[in-house]
Amino acid sequence: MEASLTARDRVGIQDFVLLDAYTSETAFLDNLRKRFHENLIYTYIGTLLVSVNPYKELDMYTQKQMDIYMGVNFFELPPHYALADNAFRTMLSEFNNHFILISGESGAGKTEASKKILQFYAVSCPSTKLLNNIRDRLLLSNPVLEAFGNAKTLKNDNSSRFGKYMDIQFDHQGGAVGGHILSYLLEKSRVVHQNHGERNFHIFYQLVEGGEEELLRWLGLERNCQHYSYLMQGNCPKVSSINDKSEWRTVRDALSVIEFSEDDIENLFAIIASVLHLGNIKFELLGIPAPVLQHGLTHKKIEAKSEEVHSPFSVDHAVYARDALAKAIYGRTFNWLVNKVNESLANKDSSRKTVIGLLDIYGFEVFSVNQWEPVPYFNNKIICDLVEAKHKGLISLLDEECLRPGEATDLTFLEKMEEEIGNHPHFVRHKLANQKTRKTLERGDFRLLHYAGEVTYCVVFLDKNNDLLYRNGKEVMRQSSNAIIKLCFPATEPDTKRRPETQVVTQFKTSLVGLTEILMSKEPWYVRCIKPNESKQPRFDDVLVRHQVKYLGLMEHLRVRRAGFAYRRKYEFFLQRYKPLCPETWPNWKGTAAEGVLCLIKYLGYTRDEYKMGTKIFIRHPRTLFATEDAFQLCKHKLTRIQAKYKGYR
Ligand code: AOV
Ligand code: MG
Repeated sequence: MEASLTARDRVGIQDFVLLDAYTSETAFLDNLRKRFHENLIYTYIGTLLVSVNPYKELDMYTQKQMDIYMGVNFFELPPHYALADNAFRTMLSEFNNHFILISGESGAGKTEASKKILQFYAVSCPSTKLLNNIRDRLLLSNPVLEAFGNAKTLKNDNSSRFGKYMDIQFDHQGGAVGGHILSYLLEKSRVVHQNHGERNFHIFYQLVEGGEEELLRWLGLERNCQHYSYLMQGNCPKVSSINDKSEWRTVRDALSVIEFSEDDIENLFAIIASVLHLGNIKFELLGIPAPVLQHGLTHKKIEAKSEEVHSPFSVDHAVYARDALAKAIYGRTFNWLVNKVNESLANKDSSRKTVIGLLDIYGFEVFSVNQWEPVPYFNNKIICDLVEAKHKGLISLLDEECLRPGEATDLTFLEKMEEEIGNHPHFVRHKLANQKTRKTLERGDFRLLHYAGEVTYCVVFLDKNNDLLYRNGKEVMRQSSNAIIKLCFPATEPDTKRRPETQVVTQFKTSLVGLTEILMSKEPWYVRCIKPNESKQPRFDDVLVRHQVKYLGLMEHLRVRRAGFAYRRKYEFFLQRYKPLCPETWPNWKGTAAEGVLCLIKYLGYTRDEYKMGTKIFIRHPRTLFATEDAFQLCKHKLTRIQAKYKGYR
């Protein structure tokens, strides 16, 4: 007894629901810290998984560990693969769709967590030779998309610069048979600009550092990042934690496994190299005659009545047009890449599949420990309206400004906001900042008072938002002989004279609405990731962790779990599944499903405080459900044997 107490004291408890002082934030933090120091980085709150980034390699992601987790009940083993396994088993038994939402701030370990989950499925679900093929592609899609969509930022050496939602499709037996990826809002502005200490997307450095001599020669590249303006904006081409050379090999090999043809690969790297040349203004590799491109990049075309007038750009405009083109080329090539990966992951057979979706978004960048003050209740609609309302919402104002290329600047956008929404109680403009809050705002900043605290935004929006391609730039692209560029800039694209590109912010919102719909139709599982310190070290910073516990809402979640009946099942489902356990409900129950369930659980001996009947049946503790499920598995086993025997006699 004493020994086990000591162990518990040392390693903490693996489910916060069992924490005695469950309302105490300090106790919560103590438990998290204890476990962190024992390398136990995962802790439950009921079925929600809290994960703290260890910032060091742990030896728990082995095949042996995965085997131990397969098919074991949720609470019998330390957390980590259990959530993934539980979603998987529920999917198989209930034949429904699930998704795992992974959230947390930048560098908290979301992408790593999503990779571990994918790995778990790939390794542990039943497989055949054919499925092994899909499995390899699923796994290798990661290094490819990360090369093109991740970059070194100040917060994270491998920061996701796009949102990623991935469906893994399973057949009846639980074999992974396919996948599909949706990407959201790639940060294209990074192609042409990086803040100090940050890098462009990994792939550029991988190519320059790792590309074969012959390839570089063909692309006209020098093996020297310093040579390329687009790679040096952040003045940080080398990162100690990143080996661009070996990553190049990984990506190159992965592309072959994911069925990229040699032509595809050549075209792809010709584009990547061209973007680099574009940054230094050299035009030869896009397969477009140099004079055409040169003219296209330095002149704008104005159509007056039936006449076309070409007038030269100012130097500023020419740079702007060049950067816009580089961003568009990269962004569209990225979409092509995602589509290409999807083609290779697609499952051709049309029988019904169930899916587990993995959502790995990118984390918050704005994060200041001192800004937090508890808000007892906050109706978020007011902020949503401020941002989204038609005509006067922040997004429509921004869209409007983007329609005035050449005239609108970030400052005119700020002025417009001040004019239209300057009096909104949750909007703080820089002029008034000192009266409303203690902190000063820079010229060019504005601040929104969100639920989680104040967030200061700097208006570089317009540039981020405005991917306006001068029309002739796009036309020039259509003359390319590069097969990918041809696909990315189709001749049939709707005329964008009136409305330039659909603006990024609006696009993001629309695609998020689509995402919400995808998620609403699935059963949710949650992983909340916590970053232990700001210096990427295996160290637990109390203040920083406490702040995240607060804004991730973990204490509230725990309180709800403590009070709650966490396991709910539809009556029909519950009855259909477990009716063989009770002679009165088997094989057919004549009354309503709810009555049947009541009869069944009485027979099984559920006590009053173990369940509640509402719109569904609510079960307080997982062990009750597991006991029932175990009984059912035994019974099912017997039933199939009896049926087999019966068939044999006939
Ligand atoms: P993020 O996805 O949450 O940030 P990552 O998953 O990229 O964060 O994690 C950042 C870094 O932390 C990784 O590159 C690893 O070095 C380390 N790390 C995270 N999880 C683990 C783990 N389980 N074991 C060992 N090291 C880990 V962002 O994409 O920036 O929002 O936008
Ligand atoms: Mg990430």
